[in-house]
Amino acid sequence: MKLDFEKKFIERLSTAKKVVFFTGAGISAESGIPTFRGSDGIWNKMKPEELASFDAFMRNPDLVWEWYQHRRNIINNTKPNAGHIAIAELEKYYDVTVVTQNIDNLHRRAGSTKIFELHGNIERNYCIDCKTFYNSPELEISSGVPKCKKCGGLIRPDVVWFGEMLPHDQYSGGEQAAEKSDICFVVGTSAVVYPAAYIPMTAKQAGSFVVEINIEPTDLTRYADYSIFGKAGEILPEIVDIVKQIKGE
Ligand code: BJW
Ligand code: ZN
Repeated sequence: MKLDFEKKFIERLSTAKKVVFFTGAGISAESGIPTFRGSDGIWNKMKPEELASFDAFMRNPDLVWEWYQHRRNIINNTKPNAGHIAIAELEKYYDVTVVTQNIDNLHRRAGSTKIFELHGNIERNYCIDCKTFYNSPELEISSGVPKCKKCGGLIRPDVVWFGEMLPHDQYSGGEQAAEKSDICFVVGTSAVVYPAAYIPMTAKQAGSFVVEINIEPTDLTRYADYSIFGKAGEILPEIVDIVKQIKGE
């Protein structure tokens, strides 16, 4: 499929220097990782709010731990898709910053180098009592929630649940990159979870050109300067092709 991109978008691609990719679960969908919401979201039966909170963890730590363990297995058995790879490739042409809500490491594995992780990382875990950190491979043999070797406390994934603060350095790094960006791509996110969803709005207010890539319209569509509807793994490689043409390759 060859897309006919709008002229104003092509113009921005020719003059842009700093580019931000604000990404969500949809970019990893084509790697086989289920999204949270949207028509394809397989956690549809269970609201993320019912599992992704500290209260849910304290009510049923084994259930929440098993959910993360299940997702770790999916992530460990998959690889970055054409969308992640296209974003990494664009570093040849632009100063690219990835600001992701995903915890799956696929941007890093694809080769992106400047990444802000707003909602943590599934590879890291910590004891809720003494805050000792553990990497996931050290914990994989256990069934049910593991306990801290030092104090016996429950170990949780180092991710951001509802009602919890985002890591300040990651959010402020993402916010600054958005403010300085010439183009802000918003890829595969329903843009309903805050404060993350302020990132593209911050970019827009600072004069960036906001381009949404999603299989369906979202809460952000009316703010976007340009919306491209389709799969990220198909559209992003086409954007790389156009950029190569613009740069005379
Ligand atoms: C494709 C595709 C393909 C499919 N190609 N596209 C302001 C207003 C209202 C509420 C709040 C507010 N400020 C704060 C809140 C409360 C709350 C919140 O936002 N609630 C709303 C949901 C109502 N926010 C918080 O609690 C945050 N913390 C906070 O505010 O702290 C301050 C505070 C502290 C103490 C007291 C009070 C305040 C924390 C939010 C943490 C979110 N955590 C999760 C779990 C992370 C760990 C994990 O992964 O398990 O983050 S929830 C889940 O949602 C996860 C995601 O990162 C996040 C966003 O989801 P995402 O990525 O957008 O995925 P989907 O599934 O929603 O969308 C996928 C999209 O892809 C769809 O659009 C598809 O169409 C598309 N798609 N295939 C392109 N191939
Ligand atoms: Zn401990």
